[in-house]
Amino acid sequence: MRQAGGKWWQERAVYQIYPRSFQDSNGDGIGDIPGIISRLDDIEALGAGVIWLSPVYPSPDADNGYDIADYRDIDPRYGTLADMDRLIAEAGRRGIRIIMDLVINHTSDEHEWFRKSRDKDSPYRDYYIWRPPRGRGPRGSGRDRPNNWTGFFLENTWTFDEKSGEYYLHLFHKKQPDLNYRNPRVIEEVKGILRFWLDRGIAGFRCDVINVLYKSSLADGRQGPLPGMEFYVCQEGNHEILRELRRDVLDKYDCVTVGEAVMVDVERAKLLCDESRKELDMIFYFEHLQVDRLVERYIPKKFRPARLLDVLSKWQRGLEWNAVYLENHDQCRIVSHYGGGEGEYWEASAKLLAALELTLRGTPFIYQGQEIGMTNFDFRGFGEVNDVETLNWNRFLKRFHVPARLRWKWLKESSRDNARTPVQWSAGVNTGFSAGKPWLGINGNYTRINYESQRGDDNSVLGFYKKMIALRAGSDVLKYGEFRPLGAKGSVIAYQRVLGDKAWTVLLNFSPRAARPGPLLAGAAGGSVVASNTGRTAMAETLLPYEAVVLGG
Ligand code: ISL
Ligand code: CA
Repeated sequence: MRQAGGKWWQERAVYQIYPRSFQDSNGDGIGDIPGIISRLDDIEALGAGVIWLSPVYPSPDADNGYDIADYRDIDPRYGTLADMDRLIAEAGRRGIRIIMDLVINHTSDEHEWFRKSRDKDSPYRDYYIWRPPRGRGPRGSGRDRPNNWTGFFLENTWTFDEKSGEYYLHLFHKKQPDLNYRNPRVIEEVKGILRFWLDRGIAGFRCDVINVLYKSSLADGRQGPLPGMEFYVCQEGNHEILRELRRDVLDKYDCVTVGEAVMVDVERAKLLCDESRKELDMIFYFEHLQVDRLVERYIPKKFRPARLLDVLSKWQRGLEWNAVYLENHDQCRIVSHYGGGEGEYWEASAKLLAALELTLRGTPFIYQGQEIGMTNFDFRGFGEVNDVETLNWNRFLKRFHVPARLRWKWLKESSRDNARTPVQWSAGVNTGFSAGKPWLGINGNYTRINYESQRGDDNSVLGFYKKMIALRAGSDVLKYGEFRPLGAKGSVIAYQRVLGDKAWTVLLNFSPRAARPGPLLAGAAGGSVVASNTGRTAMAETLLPYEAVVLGG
C-alpha cells in the first residue's frame, strides 16, 4: 500500500470536461477550447489540479468524438492546435495539468488508415480486422458474418465492405472499426501518437476501453453478456501491449495513465494497474455505479446503501490505488442516481455525495456540472435524445416488445445524455453556455441550479465541493489512509480512513429520513466534527436526512 508523499496524480483532484457541452465561445451551439480557456478560473477555484479532456480530435461524431479521424489534430469545431497549446499553457499558469482521452481500440471509418485499408493490397489492410464472409447465409446475416459476436452498442460487430468483399470488425459503432493489435505497425503508430501529445506538454492519458485491444481469437463466442468477450477482454496480448507502451514511451515522461476497464473484477483490474505490473497507473471500474441496476447501467432495481458499501470496500481494499468517480460522460447524474434528485433534499444529498467521493481512497475525478449538483435531464422522449447507445438500447428493447412507456422509464434513467446537457453557468440565455442553439437540450432547472447562483456562496453545493477538495488536499489521512469499512445500518453507511495513529470516521445517511447510526458510532469515539453537510459541530445520536459527517482530529 502506497504511503504518504505520493505521486502528483495522487495528490490532485481531476476535473473531467466533455468539451461539446462545457462552454461555447463562438455561438455555434457546440462547446470549444476557447470556451474552456474562458472558464479556467472557475476550475482553478474549485481546486482541481488536473483536467481530463474528452476527445477534441477531428471526428464525424458517430460516437461524439470517440470515433477519431486524425489523432494529431483538433476538430475545427473545437478550435485549432494553437488553441490546444494555449489551453495547455493557460492551465499550466494556474498549476493545472491536462490529460487527453486516448481512444485506440478503434478509429473512425473516416480515418486515412481505414480508407486506405479498404484496398486489399494496401499496406494498411492489416491495420484493421478484415475477414471473408462465412457464406452460410444471406449477406449481412448472422450465418454469413465471420462470427456471432455482439457489440457494446448491441449491434452486430461485422459490417460488409462492398469494395473489398470482406467484413471488418467493430466492437462499437460500425463507423468505429477496431484496430488490429497483432500488427506491430499499429503499436508503433500508437507510440507516435503518445509522443506527439506528451511532447506538446500534456501530462498523460485517460485510456478508452483499454482492456479490449487484443483479440486472441475470432471464434464464435459462448460467454455472456456479450458473446465473444472471452476472446478480447483482458487478454495476455493486451497486457503485453500496455507494458510495451509504458516501457518504450510513457516511462520516459512525467505522466499518468488512467484506463477505462470494461467487464473487470478486482483480480483482473489488479493485473492492469498494480504498480508492479508496469501497465496503467489507475483504472476506472463500473460496479459501484451499478448496485441498483439489473443489467450493467440499465434496468433499475432498489438501491441499498449496504450494497454500495460492500462494493466500494471490495475495490478500495482490493486495489493499491483507486480512480474514484461518481459521474462521467457515460453515467447519469449522481444526485439523481444515489441522492434525492431535484427534490427537497437535492442540496443535502449532492453534498453527501461530495463527502463520499472526497473521503474515499484514491484520485478523485469530478465531472463537469457535478460540482454544482446538476441533475438528470428533463427530456420528455427519445426525440430529444442524441446518444447512439441509448437509441440502440431502445431499438433492442422494442424488438422484445417492451412497451414504449417502460422503455422510456428505464432508459431515461441511464441514458448517457443525462451527463451531456450543457453545463449550467447562469440563469441567463441558454444558461450562459452558448449564444446560439445548443447541440443538445438544456435542463429546464438551469434557472435554479447554476454556477452563478453558487459561485460566491460557501454553503452551496459548489462551496462544499471546494471545502472537501481542500480538506482532502491538506490531509494525508484522506489521501493515503487505509480504507476500513465499519458497516451499514439501514440507510447509514460508515467507514474509516486510518493512517498511523489517526482514524477519521465517515458517516453517510442515504435517506430522506433521519437515522440513528447506533453501533456504527462506536468506532468514532472521541472524534471531533471535521466536516459536515449540515453545519453540525458536534456528533449526536441521530443523523439528519442525507446528512454526512466526518469525524477526525
Ligand atoms: O458504460 C458502458 C458499459 O457499461 C458503455 O456506455 C461504454 O460504451 C463503455 O464503457 C465504453 O466507453 C468508452 O468507449 C466508447 C464510448 O462510447 C464511451 O463514451 C467511452 O467512455 C467507445 O469509444
Ligand atoms: Ca463553439
